[in-house]
Amino acid sequence: MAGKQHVGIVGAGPAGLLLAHLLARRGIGSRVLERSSREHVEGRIRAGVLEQSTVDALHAAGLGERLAREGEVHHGIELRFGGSAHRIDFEALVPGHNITVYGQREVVRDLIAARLGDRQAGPEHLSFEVSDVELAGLSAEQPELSYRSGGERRSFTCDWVVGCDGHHGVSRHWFPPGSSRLLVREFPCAWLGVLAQVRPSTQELIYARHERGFALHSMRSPSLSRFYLQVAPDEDLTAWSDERIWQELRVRLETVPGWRLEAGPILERGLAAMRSEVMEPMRHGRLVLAGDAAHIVPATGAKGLNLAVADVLALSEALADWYERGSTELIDAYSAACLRRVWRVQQFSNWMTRLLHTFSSDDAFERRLQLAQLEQLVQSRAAATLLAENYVGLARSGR
Ligand code: FAS
Ligand code: PHB
Repeated sequence: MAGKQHVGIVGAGPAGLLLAHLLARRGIGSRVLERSSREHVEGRIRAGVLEQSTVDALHAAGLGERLAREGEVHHGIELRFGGSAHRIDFEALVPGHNITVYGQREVVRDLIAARLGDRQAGPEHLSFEVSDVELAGLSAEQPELSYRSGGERRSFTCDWVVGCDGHHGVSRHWFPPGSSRLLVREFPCAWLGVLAQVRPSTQELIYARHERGFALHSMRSPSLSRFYLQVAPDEDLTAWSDERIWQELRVRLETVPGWRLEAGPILERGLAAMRSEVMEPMRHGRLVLAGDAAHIVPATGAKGLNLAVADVLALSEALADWYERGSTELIDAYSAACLRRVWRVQQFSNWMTRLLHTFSSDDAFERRLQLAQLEQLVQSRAAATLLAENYVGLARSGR
């Protein structure tokens, strides 16, 4: 069924769903095309930490009710290395700034509930389980998105196409040859992520640097803990029994006197690559990218989801300005403005990854440098402030 839409959005992750929601609040229609089922999208376990600016944006968009009830505000994190624990105190270093622990899965569930509850939205504004999404007429002023759904090929034209289809999406491949470049940096490791039905053994996140590799103790609720272990990039997940996971977490986390890790049933496990990618520019004509479709960062700095939200906040303003005032000023500035923030976040995430992970390629000299930098971080207020400023999130301007 052909038709005309304002904005065609590919991907119903946090970026695509939030963009559709923000546009709808400005009276701008959109159609979201998602290849996975609603159940799969709502079940994916990913990010866990929201920056203050992300929390503020969700509240401003009318999405903060459950977040306020169930989100946990944290005022610091702990660095653990060399047999001791060191707290990075956000209140002391960046007064009034903090983070909120609230799983990406919950953010997505809140967004889908809001989208499906939107009586103003058209009949097919959010389509799950579509396939073969294709773009035609990119150089025209009315590009056309086509896709398969329910055994039929369907299509619609729109003013703008936004690729929110993540790291493995198709939209970044729609840029004409030579019109963009992909910059990549890969770390020689991956993260084994674990979700366990056990109360957290800590009030705040613990980032542990250990000779055997990095470990992170995060959480999702008073009864759900989230852990990560640095493993080889091609790690065989089947080689990790529950017992082996808990044993390795104990070795890497129980490094300070008297502190013990509580174990429990493991509900989910998975591998995530530790990789940076940036697509430049993030726009070509009427095609725009946002979120992981444009950039991915190593999860060490807890930035992926927050960066996606920052893109979408900027893009929703730019599109609203185009529709409301016919101005191209913000949309023309979108890519450069987002990339300034993206590279600041890339720098922080790469720095934090090198600081806390140990690689077989690291020689003794490199490992001593790492420990010296960690010592400086916990002894110098200036160094700790820089970490805290980046961790709680840059101002919207990205400065
Ligand atoms: P997403 O990848 O979330 O969403 C893209 C959507 O597009 C998906 O629903 C996908 O099904 C859909 N799609 C893809 N191709 C399509 C096509 N051709 N047609 C239609 N739909 C298509 N960040 C953190 O901050 N902390 C973490 O701990 C963390 N862990 C992660 C673990 C994993 C395994 C991964 C992959 C990422 C993790 N991230 C983490 C980063 C993650 O949170 C992203 O930053 C966040 O999901 C970005 O949101 P989106 O840009 O919406 O992309
Ligand atoms: C998480 O809780 O999933 C999480 C927290 C902090 C990180 C990465 C992931 O740096």
